[in-house]
Amino acid sequence: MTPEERFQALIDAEEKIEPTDWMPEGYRSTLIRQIAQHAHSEVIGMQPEGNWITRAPSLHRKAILMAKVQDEAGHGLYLYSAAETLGVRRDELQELLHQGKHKYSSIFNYPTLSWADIGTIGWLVDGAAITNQVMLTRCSYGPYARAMVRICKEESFHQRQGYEIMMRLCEGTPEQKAMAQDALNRWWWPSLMMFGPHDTDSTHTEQSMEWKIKRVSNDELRQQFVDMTVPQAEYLGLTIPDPELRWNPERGHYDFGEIDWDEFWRVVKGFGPMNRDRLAHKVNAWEEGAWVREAAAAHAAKKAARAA
Ligand code: BYC
Repeated sequence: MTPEERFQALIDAEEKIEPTDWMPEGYRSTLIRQIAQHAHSEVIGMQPEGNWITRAPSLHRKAILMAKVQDEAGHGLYLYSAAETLGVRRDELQELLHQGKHKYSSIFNYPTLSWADIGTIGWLVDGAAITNQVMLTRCSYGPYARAMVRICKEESFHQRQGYEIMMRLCEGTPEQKAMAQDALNRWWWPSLMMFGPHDTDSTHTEQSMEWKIKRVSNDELRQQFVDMTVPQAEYLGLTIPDPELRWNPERGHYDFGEIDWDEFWRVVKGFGPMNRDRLAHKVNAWEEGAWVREAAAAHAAKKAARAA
């Protein structure tokens, strides 16, 4: 059997491709791109919520939010490790992000204006992330699929803590409920954009699905998310800001309005409300942390020398 045939046989048999297996260059580069973007999203994604740690309304909420934001850092670390198994170094990936040559999820380029935004991010953004990531636990590349199992469990806690914040706000004063509605109005459409362009405009979906990197298409995942979220909004007594949203009994799904794709591409290309701030903050943190990385490396070298 040639390496190519063995690769295809593993894919066909639903077995995992491991780092030491032969793989087509396109498979490797697609995974590096997607896993690196995913890792960058987790790390940049700490910023919108980190912005509220000092202003959380109670000690209890502060402790929960700190744990969540730390989890996102952990997700970034698992994912950079998974990318490294494909033969890239994480500092190379950081460099590409800092130079604006790598993408991260569009969703993190919107500002968090009120405490209700923290509830909405947990509910919608983590909810969308789980919808997408559950399929990635079945990704054909072993290290990525395994990282996703743990990440999904943590995202599930994140989603519940967000929804619980929304429940408290919605059973609170009229002002609190209005704050929750305002946050939903601002985050609904960007959350739908997280799933990427329509399948017809998606560059990578077809090939990624053949390789079983992606198992479900962008539009199918978006539909799953809408179907799951509408009853949750109804339970809260909130209105989803889409006049075209309605149950379609023939399809057995909700129909919904068209996403503003100009806005999506503007944000992806770096011109969203917060792109510049997010990247500047990230580069600054990397530079200010240089001494920590150097000290850790020197300590590890000293320990290794002693052991030898
Ligand atoms: N934003 O061919 P397509 C989290 C790009 S973080 C920006 O459909 P693909 C959390 C796409 O990269 C979890 N760019 O691509 C953290 C491609 O660009 P290039 C984040 C986007 O890869 C903190 C082009 O558009 N989750 O949960 O087949 C706090 C064409 O798209 C976006 C992940 O990263 C976007 N929204 O499918 C709270 C999941 N969408 O490179 C929560 C892993 C598309 O060709 N990623 N693009 O120039 C994926 O599953 C897939 O990469 C996507 C896109 C479904 C996102």
